[in-house]
Amino acid sequence: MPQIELLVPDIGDFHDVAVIEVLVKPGETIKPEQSVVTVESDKASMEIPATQGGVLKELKVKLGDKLSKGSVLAVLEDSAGSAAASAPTSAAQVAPPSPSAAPARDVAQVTGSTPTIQPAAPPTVAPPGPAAVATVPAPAATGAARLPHASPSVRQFARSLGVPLHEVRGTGPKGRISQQDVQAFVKHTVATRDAGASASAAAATTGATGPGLSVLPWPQIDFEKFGPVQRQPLSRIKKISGANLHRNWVMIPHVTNHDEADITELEAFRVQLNQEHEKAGLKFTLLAFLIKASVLALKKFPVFNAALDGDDLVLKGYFNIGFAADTPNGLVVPVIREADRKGISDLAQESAELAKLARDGKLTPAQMQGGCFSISSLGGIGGTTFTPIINAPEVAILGVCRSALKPIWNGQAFAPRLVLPLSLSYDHRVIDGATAARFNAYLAQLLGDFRRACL
Ligand code: CAO
Repeated sequence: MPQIELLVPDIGDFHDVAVIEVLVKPGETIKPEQSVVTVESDKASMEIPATQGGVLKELKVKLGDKLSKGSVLAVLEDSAGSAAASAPTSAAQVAPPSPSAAPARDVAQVTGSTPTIQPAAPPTVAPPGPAAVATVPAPAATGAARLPHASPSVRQFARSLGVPLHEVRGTGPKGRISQQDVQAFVKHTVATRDAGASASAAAATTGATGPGLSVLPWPQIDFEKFGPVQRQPLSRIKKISGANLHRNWVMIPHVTNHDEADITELEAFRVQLNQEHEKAGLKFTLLAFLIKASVLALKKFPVFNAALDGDDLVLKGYFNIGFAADTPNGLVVPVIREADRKGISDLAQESAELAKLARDGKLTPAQMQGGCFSISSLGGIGGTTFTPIINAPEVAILGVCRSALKPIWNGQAFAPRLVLPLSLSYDHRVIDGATAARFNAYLAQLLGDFRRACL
């Protein structure tokens, strides 16, 4: 079969315009007037159509190449049908057609500050069909109006999905919107809608009806416009924990009760224990005391040692305590099994071992399962209060911030006391505010006088 060169037709004032998209692949059967590449000048972009049909044997252009009228786009193997459909030539080379025969696609964008649209052919001769310019309705035609920066094929793609291009953030050069940007926009919009649908579904299980979660699309910002930026993909842990945190935050009606524990004596005891066991390399951490106190509080208030399962509350007869561990790759929650059967030194040792495994990325899934209640201790870092997010299907989590010396009135005078802030987030569907306040007050009482733990 004869081979022919596919040339760039007359594209008006465009010379040396860069290829920003290649729309066809070798082996593909090209129809006359099918878009082959998108080119872009300073002011606009356009798709260049094939002047001839046939099987694409070889592409002669790649991204970034500069094209002008007559540049070779590809080599086609002519076929009878396509030859008939195109203006036949006896030569191996197809002469550039007249603009009316195969006009370059209209330019559907404005970039920079010049509010002009530079059509490659008068609209009256623009070919109909799917490749015709998908002109997204522009805002009122003022000098400040901007059409989104995207090639016609991306516009068509966005239009076929009903995506408003002006809401999509372009990640290409000069903020150009690519097909991937449109896909990312759709993905995000669907995820946001699903979160709302999940919340609505949860409401439906309880017979409630309501408007669901209807939120605005995520802001699409051209950050580079304001200064240099770096992009880092989220770690695997961050993606997983982020999705879990998002679900828990959206689906659980959180309330956080804040209280304070006077740990002056406990801290003196802990320091003393550490001195006594220094040679043995044993460290008694505050976290271990918090785990012990939490187990006792869970025993006293069983509704905290529970999970919601549909319309049932599952009350657990075991006491597995998770604790948030900060690792270079993100947050993980190892679980200490049967914490009720372990002493403070065992709890300290096991939590230190699990925290190390977490930081080294060596925790097994089993070591993060089966939790009943979680503790998030930021005390080694700082803070006064915070709102920890419940680790579903648990129904509460204890957040602990940094203890501080405070002047506390003892009935006769102000005395310096070491005060530990306790932030208890609870699922209000399961736990009432008064019960949560009692739980937190009981914890504070235990930590204030740990002899009570023996009772
Ligand atoms: N107030 C004051 N000091 C505290 C304290 C508190 N509440 N808690 C711990 N400290 C001190 C410790 O005494 C220790 O000091 P010394 O070395 O002098 O004894 C120092 O802070 C460091 O403690 P640590 O944080 O290493 O150890 P830990 O047992 O207290 O905590 C762990 C271990 C795993 C909980 C911690 O390393 C961690 O990862 N914390 C972050 C948890 C997190 O990211 N939470 C947020 C999750 S979002 O809800």
